[in-house]
Amino acid sequence: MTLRLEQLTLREIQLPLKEPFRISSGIQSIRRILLLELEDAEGVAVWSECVAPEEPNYTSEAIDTAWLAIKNWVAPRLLGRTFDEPAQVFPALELHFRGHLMAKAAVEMGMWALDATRLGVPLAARLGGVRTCIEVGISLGIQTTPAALVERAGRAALAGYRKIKIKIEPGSDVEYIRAVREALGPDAPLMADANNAYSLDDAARLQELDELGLMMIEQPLAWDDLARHAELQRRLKTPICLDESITSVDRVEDMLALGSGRIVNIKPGRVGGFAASIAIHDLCARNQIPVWCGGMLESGVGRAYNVALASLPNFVLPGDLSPGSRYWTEDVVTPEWVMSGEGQMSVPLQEPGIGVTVDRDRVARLTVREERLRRSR
Ligand code: OSB
Ligand code: MG
Repeated sequence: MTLRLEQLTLREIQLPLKEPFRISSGIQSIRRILLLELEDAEGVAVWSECVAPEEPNYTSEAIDTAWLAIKNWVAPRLLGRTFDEPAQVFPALELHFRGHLMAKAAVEMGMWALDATRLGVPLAARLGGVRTCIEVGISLGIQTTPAALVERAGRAALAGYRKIKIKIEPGSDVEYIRAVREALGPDAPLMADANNAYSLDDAARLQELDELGLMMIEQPLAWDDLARHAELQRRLKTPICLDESITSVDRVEDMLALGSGRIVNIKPGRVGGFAASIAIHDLCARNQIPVWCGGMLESGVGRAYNVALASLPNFVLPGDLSPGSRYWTEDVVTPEWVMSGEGQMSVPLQEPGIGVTVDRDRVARLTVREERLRRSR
């Protein structure tokens, strides 16, 4: 069965976060989210989400650049073109078209969901998933005091989260993590994420974290660095996990060759979609590198894609896949994503496609701009 995109609708919605989320490179209070609706000629329709944030403080992309890239370059390459399978979409988007990976991913992933829906299979099954439920972690933003962090980490542990990730930056690091370690005990599954807040000059500071039994330290150095991470990894016992620096399969090969890290956070939006995510997953599996699925404060639409990906076999560590209620008073999908008291989330395997339904009325109320694209010829 072939695959052909007939119409693409872009909508920006604005969803207020329950609590502002602060990382070392910026803060978000209201999440501006780009939702896409893909339709084929037979009227099969699926929703997808572009994870680009408001500001280019994570990678170089932002919601406004992604909107432009989808409209000017991604959509014209795909609308009206026939593909034998969704794995052909990413190569078509990469030809003479540099970067804009989040923009590409939003549409590429939608094409996988469109294909799964047309075939009548769940998205997770279409990707090669093997799990019926996945383990969930939480990502805690930088707090103003160690006590405030301890309170939030304590609540997360009680709720059953299998991994507690703590955002750090110079001045809010060792003291903060130590307070949580002392409060939650030696077995609590803790990790830190610096979002590029350090340089090699801070190696001694980061070595202090070595004594706190962290599962890993995520992206301590520059967003596009591999060489300095390799130098730092030689000085740390704790595994380095790369996030921002892994933008393609080639970057994982470089990481392996250089020794820049021992764990990979896969965010499909960051690497250009599912074809690249699966290739990275497979390469890591062959090299005994554990992977987990990261998050970008997605709505319930984006969550569906991440959960499907996290059902692949080498996603052996809990992902940043919190339930909707961790972020929003009300999500845009039904059923909402929920987590069990044991920190697990079910992979929807009962129906074709992404497994949740978008609440159109709610999306309409939250929409601040909308644009419909069809083939121009
Ligand atoms: O580095 O993983 C990150 C959110 C925005 C930008 C970068 C990151 C994050 C998170 C959020 O950690 C994880 C989540 O979606 O819950
Ligand atoms: Mg990260």
